[in-house]
Amino acid sequence: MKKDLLQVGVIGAVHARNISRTPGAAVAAVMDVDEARAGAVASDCGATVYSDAAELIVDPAVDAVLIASPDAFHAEQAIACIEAGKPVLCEKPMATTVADGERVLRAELAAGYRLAQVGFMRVYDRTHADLYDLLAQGEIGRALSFCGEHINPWRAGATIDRAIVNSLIHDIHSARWLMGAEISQVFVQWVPSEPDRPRSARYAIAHLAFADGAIGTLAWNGDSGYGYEILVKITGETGTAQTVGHVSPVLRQGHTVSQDVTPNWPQRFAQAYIDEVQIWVDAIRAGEPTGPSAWDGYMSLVVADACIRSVESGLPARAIGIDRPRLYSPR
Ligand code: ISE
Repeated sequence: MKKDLLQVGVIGAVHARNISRTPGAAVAAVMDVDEARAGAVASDCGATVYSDAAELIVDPAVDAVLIASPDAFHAEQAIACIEAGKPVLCEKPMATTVADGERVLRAELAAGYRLAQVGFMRVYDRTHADLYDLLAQGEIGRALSFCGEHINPWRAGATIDRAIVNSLIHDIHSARWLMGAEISQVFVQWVPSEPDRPRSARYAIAHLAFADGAIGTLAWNGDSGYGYEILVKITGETGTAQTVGHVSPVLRQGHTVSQDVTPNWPQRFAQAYIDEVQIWVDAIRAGEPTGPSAWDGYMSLVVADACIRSVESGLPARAIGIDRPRLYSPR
């Protein structure tokens, strides 16, 4: 692969570094509204800085695109890539509304084959992938419940809407993926971070009902005070299975037992991001992406939309989406 388009921020810079070290790929094009930031990343990768994403996407020299722009730009840019016939790895969320998510889906359905992958990188995290394998092998029988915890260090100004669409979107995907079932109904409760801003978010819990009868909870913490953790525990008919929160050594000294906690998501998922890009590059060189699809991106938005309707009504809300197109049927 000769060229990739990147829009850089933190995650853009992480992906640029990873692609530049990925056999079979090179970062040749970087775009960001912050030209200085784009220039810094471009000089590290030997890439050219562009000022217009749409111009780059149609450039015949660009083979594939990684979108790491602000969430509001994802849908339009992903559609432009699909319509240009370019494989695209779009950072989550795929869109910020269900309607825009459906537009991306219909663009790919019109193309008639998979071009899009969504950046749900936990699929490539070792402890999550091992948990998936254990469930797929039936080690704990039928899964009865999914309990997820998404613990962020302080995020200034988070609203409950942004917490759902930008952050909890990962946990919604993880729940669908690991449980192997769609989420049919949600009920959201939250604690505001500022009493005079009712839609501000300090802590939230989304209660889940799955279409197969299982249940679950997604807990979101906007200011852990100690670091970043992602935890999953699944209860089955014959046992429970849970991810390993941290792999750092446990230190015992001075009457204390302690373990380092990663400061934030770039550190916690550093290897997952490397593997995500390598597997993506290999897959699209071989034909088509194999990771989380536009359908996964769309269905995560369907559930996020139900969460926001629950926030607005104070009641449980049903997930409302289109039927699964054949292009996304399990193989
Ligand atoms: C961020 O965009 C991510 O993708 C992280 O994985 C997530 O933990 C964080 O809350 C998001 O803001």
